[in-house]
Amino acid sequence: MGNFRFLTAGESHGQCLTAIVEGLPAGLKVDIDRINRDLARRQQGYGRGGRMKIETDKAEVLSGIRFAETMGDPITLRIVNKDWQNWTDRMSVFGDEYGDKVTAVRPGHADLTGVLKYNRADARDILERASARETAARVAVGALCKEFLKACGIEVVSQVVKIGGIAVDEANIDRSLIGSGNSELNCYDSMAEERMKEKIQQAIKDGDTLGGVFEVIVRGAPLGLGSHIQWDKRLDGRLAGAMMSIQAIKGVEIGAGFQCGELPGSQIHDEMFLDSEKRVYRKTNRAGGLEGGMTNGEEICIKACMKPIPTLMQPLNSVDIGSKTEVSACKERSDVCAVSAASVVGEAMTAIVMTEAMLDKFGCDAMVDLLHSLVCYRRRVQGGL
Ligand code: EPS
Repeated sequence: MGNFRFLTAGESHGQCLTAIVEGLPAGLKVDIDRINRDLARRQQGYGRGGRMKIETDKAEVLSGIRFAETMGDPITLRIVNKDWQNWTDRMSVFGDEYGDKVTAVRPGHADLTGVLKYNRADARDILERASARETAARVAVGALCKEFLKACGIEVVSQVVKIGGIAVDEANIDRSLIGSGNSELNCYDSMAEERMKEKIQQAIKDGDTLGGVFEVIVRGAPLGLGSHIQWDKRLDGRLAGAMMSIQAIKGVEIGAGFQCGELPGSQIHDEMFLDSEKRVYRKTNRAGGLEGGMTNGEEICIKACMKPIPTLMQPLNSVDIGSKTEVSACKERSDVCAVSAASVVGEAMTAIVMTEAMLDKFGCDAMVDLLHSLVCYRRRVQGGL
């Protein structure tokens, strides 16, 4: 087991979401405003549903931090669901059963497999936890990890690159600005963003939903995180797994990704050169910052594809698990497009895996010791051949 671990708990319309985070060294300064800023960014986005008007997600810290500094203890984070007030009867912990059961399961959702596997008669027992509401807890954990990474000189940012088939033009994007803006869709090509919004508007009219693709970028990671020596130590595998664990993600690419299967080696691998101080540099980064399962010192670039949300206002054909008849799938208040929210969750999951990898390599009880080893290591590997 690595040095870092976390768990989340909580249902979408339950009292709150909770996370327990263990393994961050003592002496890390934490700014709660930065955690709450990421929670607010996750709530943003054109095409979000009515729930986001109810919630103003804020993290409370219940343990592990004293005078804005970690002590090395497990950190408990809590985000209250304001909407719980409207669900106390239907989500009662010990009260009598109340309200209609959800039985018209949605294609593409956890509903059907969940009720069969867990032997439940009400798909609410499944959808409450399967809901992407849980990602608020992950974003809070990720934001804590970002505080750790920032202290180590590492930054994690993201951008939306495609929604419903409308793609950004890479030529219009200044990559150094990614992470600095505050666009509604977290998109850095304003022309493409306008067309994405029109596409979302059309989906709202059609009672449909849209997916898309986002990119997460890690800047400043030292080379040599992860390892080639064992399958589960390869950092590309861990990053891809973490990204795939986000609700609705169906594909992940690192660097040139699937294009690697189309072009010859001469057009894929990043050639190496030496500067005047015998330091290695590359002119391209098609490997996406990872070679041999290890960071190579370049920016880490991961893309993830999100499927359209399965709750459609023009529902698809499905089955009713109660009456055992063919029906239209159930409708619940939901989002039409949540790709920009998913990009913030992608940052969080990436920050979590990068933190794990940093602690695997430099793991220490106190930040001061960790930063000392990091400085020595960076000096050795970046000093030139
Ligand atoms: C979400 C909260 C949910 C949904 C969405 C994400 O709130 P509610 O179900 O009350 O509208 O808006 O969840 C889903 C899309 C899903 O499939 O469950 C959130 O906080 O991000």
